[in-house]
Amino acid sequence: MLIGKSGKIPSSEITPEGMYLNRRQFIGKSAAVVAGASMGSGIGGSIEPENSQKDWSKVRSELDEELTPFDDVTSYNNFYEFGTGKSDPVRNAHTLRPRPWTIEVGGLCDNPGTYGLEDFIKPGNIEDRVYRMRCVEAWSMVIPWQGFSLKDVIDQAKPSGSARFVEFRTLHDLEQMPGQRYGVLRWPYVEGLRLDEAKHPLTMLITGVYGKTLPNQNGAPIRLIVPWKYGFKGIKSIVSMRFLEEMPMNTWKRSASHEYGFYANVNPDVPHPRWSQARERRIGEFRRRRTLMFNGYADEVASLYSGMDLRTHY
Ligand SMILES: Nc1nc2c(c(=O)[nH]1)N[C@H]1C(S)=C(S)[C@@H](COP(=O)(O)O)O[C@H]1N2
Ligand SMILES: [Mo]
Repeated sequence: MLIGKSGKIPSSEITPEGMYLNRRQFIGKSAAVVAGASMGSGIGGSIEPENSQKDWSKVRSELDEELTPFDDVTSYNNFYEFGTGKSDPVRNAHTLRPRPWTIEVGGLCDNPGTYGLEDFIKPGNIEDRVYRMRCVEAWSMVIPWQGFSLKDVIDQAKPSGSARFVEFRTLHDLEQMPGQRYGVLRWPYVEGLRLDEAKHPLTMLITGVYGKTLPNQNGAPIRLIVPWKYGFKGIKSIVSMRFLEEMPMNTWKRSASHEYGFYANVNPDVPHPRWSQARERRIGEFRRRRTLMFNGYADEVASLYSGMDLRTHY
């Protein structure tokens, strides 16, 4: 088993030397990959991204869209573990303790392991990505995230030939996440991706926003972002990742499968049963704008779904 340094690791599971080297190779390799794909990092030499010197007021996305202000990104949230209202997470998420933190990687793979956050948040390992996000409730934001491609972790884990899906789980802890005392959703929160979606270079594990350590209400210390899918696929405060042969049951599909599917691709042509998905309200704007197919990422991701009926696989 591959062990990170943080967290409560039983002494019987102290990392064997060879495994430790393996983990260092993972970090070295992903750093190289990320440097090649970087859109310009403001991280400098600091381990945590909060020391970024970037002037965010000058940054616009590659689509020339205004960034959603930091205060909106961090105070208008969905995080049902802290309440169902948009302003509940910022008020209540102080009970979450995001450090130390471990993430288990397992299931159908040759190289399972437990990672500490410090295995991921290293100089050169974190890059900036400005992504549009759109909630299934028809509001949207443009957010400068910091993180790294999920593919780096998947390649290190070496999924077996039979693995076709990845399942993610959020922390399940009634002390740290008081909303889990209520049966509004089945806990822990679960999400999943097809393996090819998970390995797509746009799919990111996120550890920071606006050059700052990810706030608790945004899913500290590590969360998923899949920019061409509805926001609910972006599972927060992840503690485990498992490779599976069968499609996992994700939380929102379990709660209302006629309203929320597994794929959850942003699609203006497929309405939610109770409202249209053709338009969206960009937080901070008054007039609604048209929603773009795959949230504007069609050139990059449409080929993943060629031959699939996206009305059936919503
Ligand atoms: N664990 C967990 N992850 C979650 C949610 C949640 O309730 N619990 N809400 C999802 C939904 S519906 C959205 S729109 C996004 C919101 O992310 P943000 O608050 O950072 O904008 O988080 C997603 N991830
Ligand atoms: Mo959402």
